[in-house]
This record gives sequence, structure tokens and C-alpha cells, in this order.
Amino acid sequence: MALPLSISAETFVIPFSDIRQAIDTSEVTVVDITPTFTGDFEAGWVDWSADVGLWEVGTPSVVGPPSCFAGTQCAGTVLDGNYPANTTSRLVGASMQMPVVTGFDEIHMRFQNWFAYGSGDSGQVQVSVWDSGTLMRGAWVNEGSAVVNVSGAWTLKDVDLTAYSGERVRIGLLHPADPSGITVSNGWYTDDVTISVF
Ligand SMILES: [Ca+2]
Repeated sequence: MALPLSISAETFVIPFSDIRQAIDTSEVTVVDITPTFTGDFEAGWVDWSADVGLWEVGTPSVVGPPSCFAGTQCAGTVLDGNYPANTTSRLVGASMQMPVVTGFDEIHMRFQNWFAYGSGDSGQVQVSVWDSGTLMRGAWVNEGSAVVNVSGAWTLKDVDLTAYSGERVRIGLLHPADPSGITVSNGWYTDDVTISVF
């Protein structure tokens, strides 16, 4: 008895309605943010900026992680050396309209980070809310736990930003270094920043 040697292409056609259903029932929704939010740094700074020039976008060398988490570009506090003492610098994301979530839905900022901090130094995720009444950006507010000590590898950090449902915000990664030059280290590196609704 001969076995069939070819299979019709129609065998593998999946109706579009089935694909949509599969996506709709997944637990993670990638948020459509305006303007486009890019967190992989592969195209450079794009919609990111930094106050004080300590944060850089590119490829780590000399110190820090052996490579970016993904691709060839990431952000870090001085890519090719230790951060200097007594210099504070904040990596700032684009102005983003956070989605409105209700019930048990939560907004999370997730990113990969690699860090090596000296005693007294740490990294901190912050959020600043746009006030449409005063047309001013609000003060930076710390969110999530501080980044301290040494990661030893790229690790996933998750910060709950559900409190900013419906707000227009900027996210920041604050690198504050104390005046002690003895305790400087490699610093904080980040890659693949995402904002998602769970
Ligand atoms: Ca990257």
C-alpha cells in the first residue's frame, strides 16, 4: 500500500478567527503606547534621553556585562568604565499614555538589568506624572525596590505601575552615586524595557 508523499497546503491553513481568539485569550497584552515605545536600544536612543551624561547607549566593554541582554545595544552608566563618584544621572523614557486598567488587571514595567554597585550607591526606578492642569511634569517618585549590590548576571526586574492607570508619565532609571570615590563600581545596565498589562 502506497503512503501519501505530499500533503495539501490547505491542511495547514488556520482560520484568522482562530488566531485572533488565541491572542485575545493570552494573559499578556502588549500595550499600544503613543508615541511608540522602544526599549531594546538597538536603534540607539530613539525616544530615550538622559539628564547629566552618565547614561550611554551602545555596547558594554572593559567593565560591565560581557554583552547586552539581546542584540548589540543596551543602556548603561558609562559603558566602558566604572561610574564616577558623586554624579547622579537619570535615564528617561518617552512621555507615555498609560492604559486604563480595572479590576484585577495590572500594569507592569519589566526590564532586564545587570548591576554592580559599591557601598552606598544604588539604582532606582522612578515615575513622573504629567499634570494636564498645570502643564508641568510632577516630581519623580520612586517605584519598586532599589537596585543594590551585584547581580552577577542579567536579571529580570518587574515594577508594578498599576497606580498610574490612565496617567501620562515618563519612566526614569535614576543612578545616584554618593561622594565616596572608594566605592564606585561598574554601575547599572538595562535592556529590553517593556510596559505590559497582565
Ligand atoms: Ca538590546
